[in-house]
Amino acid sequence: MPGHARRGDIRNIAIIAHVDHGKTTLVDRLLQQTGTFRANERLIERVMDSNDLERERGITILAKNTSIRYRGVKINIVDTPGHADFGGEVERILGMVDCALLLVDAAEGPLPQTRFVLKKALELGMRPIVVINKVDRADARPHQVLDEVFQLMINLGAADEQLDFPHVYTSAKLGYARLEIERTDSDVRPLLDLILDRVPGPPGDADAPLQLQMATLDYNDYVGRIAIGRISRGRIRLGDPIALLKLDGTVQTWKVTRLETFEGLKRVGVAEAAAGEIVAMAGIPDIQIGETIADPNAPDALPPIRIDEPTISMEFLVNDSPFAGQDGRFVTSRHLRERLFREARANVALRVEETATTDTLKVSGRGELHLAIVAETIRREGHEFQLSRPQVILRKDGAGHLLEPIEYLVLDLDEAYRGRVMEMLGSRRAELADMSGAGTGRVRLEFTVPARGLLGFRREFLTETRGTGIMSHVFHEYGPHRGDIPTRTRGSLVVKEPGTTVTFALHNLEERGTLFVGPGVAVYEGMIVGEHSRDNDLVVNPCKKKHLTNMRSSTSDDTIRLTPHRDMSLEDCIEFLGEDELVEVTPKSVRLRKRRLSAHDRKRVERAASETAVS
Ligand SMILES: Nc1nc2c(ncn2[C@@H]2O[C@H](COP(=O)(O)OP(=O)(O)OP(=O)(O)O)[C@@H](O)[C@H]2O)c(=O)[nH]1
Ligand SMILES: [Mg+2]
Repeated sequence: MPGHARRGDIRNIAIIAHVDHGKTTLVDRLLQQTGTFRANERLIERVMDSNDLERERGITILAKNTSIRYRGVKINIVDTPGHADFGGEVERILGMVDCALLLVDAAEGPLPQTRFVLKKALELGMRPIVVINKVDRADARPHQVLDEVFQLMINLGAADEQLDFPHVYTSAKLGYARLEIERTDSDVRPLLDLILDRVPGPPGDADAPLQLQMATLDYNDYVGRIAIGRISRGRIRLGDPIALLKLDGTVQTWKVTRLETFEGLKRVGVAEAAAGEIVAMAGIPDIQIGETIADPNAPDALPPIRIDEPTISMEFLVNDSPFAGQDGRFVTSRHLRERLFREARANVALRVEETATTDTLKVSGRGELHLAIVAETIRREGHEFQLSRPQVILRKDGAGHLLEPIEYLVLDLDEAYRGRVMEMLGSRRAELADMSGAGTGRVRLEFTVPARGLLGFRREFLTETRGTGIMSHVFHEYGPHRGDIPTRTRGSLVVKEPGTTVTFALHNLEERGTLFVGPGVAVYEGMIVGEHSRDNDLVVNPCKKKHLTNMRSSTSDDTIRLTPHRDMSLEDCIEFLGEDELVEVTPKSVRLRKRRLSAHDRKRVERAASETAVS
């Protein structure tokens, strides 16, 4: 039957896992050991993590394609991010592949994102290959972890043939794969053989009319927008007319001006490609993820790619601080709007909406990191803007009950901190779902917890566990609203008047709270320079110089030793934000501020609010 023909010369796989379980490192080894790096090429670690933010943070943010050749077969590989906030990346690319390698850390075992990505793969009917990685770790427990994966599959309702999954033990770090843990293979060939044997070749009839769905967008200054997807049937030729079936139901006709396939880390031009192959195309402006390219004589659209909804939103505002326009190249609301809407087209889990105010856009995503990375990316391109405190997106069920996003949280920590951490989570309305490891010194605690309750939790958790705790969480479900959660328990230290900070004044403020700035920093009225040790805001003057006297003082500026201030990254600032505060982001600085800069205005608003409350 033509529709069921499978290609023998290609395999399409994705590598999926919880964050840091070793996906990108495994891709390095596959590329190296199949000769994709030439001998004279310098070996770059985690070579697929190619953008600046990925290299700085050591995490994968965007899913990316590469390919290797092994025993005459081309294996297209998609490396995916493991952090829960980028789950949308995994969802959008799974349709391009026929099998997922589910990687699981041999010591950590399955974690929240393992569950999420496995669920998505199972729903598509895939039979994953389970790769127990990091077996070189001293604390590896490969057999137990394999059992845990099996149990997880059962819990997720895997079909019998999915439960009959092949598995392999690997050390991506040391570059080997072994079918049995006792074996001594010293390269990744056992994994490659397993891929050829167990991954089905891509289906699709090359002689049927063309059909392919866009799964990824890329952009290049020379050729413009590049669309990437897998041909599900037919063939595509350079220069042929094609129909673009838009998501809104309209049809456009275009010509493909550039057609490429993935070869190792490069893309190479080809004149033609057939069903089963993953291709990159240029020449189709405005094409979007999920749209179908088809034969103009058989314009059949594929069903849209389904992506989980965003759970958290934040305002992006034009920068109107007194320092606006000092660093950025793009500062107007038109710039911001244009850039954010462009981002939403490639970043499928992101949603951008207009608000009642032209200077404010509402941006929704899958978590604080998802939104912070968007902010960080466009900031580096020269944009200036401000961000508001993140808010979870609430919904109502059929009966009108309020629902809120609930996260599944997994914590690994020393037993000594258990009591205190349970207490912290109790006040955040978390419910214990599971606990293991009691009596071993280190415990794993699992909770369901409102996403609201996790805003700002990471810092407290790390402080409480002296940096030794490990936490991860993933969206679980929309569940009944669990009631009030006390928000920030500390106020801000707010600047009284513009100036430049001086050591003398900062020193005097140290007893009032934790400072975010050192001396010599330009500040404006209403800017936040620290966290107050109490729950209210305190207006302070960090620029006030010591009165000059003609006595030589023993506390002149250069003898004062300031406690090092707390350096606030963009994510720290977002976590810190109160309801009436903003973070100002420019290419060079990140500053916290009150929405209303003048203390007088804030008082007036506060008074008006309390009056309405009384009446
Ligand atoms: N001991 C050991 N460490 C490993 C192994 N594989 C990867 N690592 C280390 O684990 C860390 C994370 O590796 P990555 O390859 O970036 O993990 P990832 O799954 O791609 O991470 P994300 O893409 O951010 O989800 C790095 O420090 C690697 O060196 C392994 O087999 N053994
Ligand atoms: Mg990675």
